Amino acid sequence: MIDTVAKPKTKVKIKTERPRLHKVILVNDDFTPREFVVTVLKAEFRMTEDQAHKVMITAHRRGVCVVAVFTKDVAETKATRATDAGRAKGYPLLFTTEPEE
Ligand code: TYC
Repeated sequence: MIDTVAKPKTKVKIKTERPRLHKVILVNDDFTPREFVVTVLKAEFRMTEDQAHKVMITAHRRGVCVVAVFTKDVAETKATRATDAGRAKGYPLLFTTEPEE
């Protein structure tokens, strides 16, 4: 008789959850010049003139606009740097963050 050793058929499924992404949101105000908002978007979020203008005008018309999504740390750092760029010029420009659904 041949002895056979049965291989266990259960597979261990390793679940690795992706880190939740966070949105950077541009908030409209009545004081920051449009062109300055575009400059900050280009510098901090590596956008083209066209992309930056679209995001700026959306926030201007609707009140807010999602700029991009990043890991929590990167989103918070970029929002802070972009907000500080406005503050350095005396503008109330504001970028916030919130977790994606
Ligand atoms: N509303 C500003 C103006 O008319 C321009 C602006 C757009 C400011 C978007 C902030 O997030 C903003 N000068």
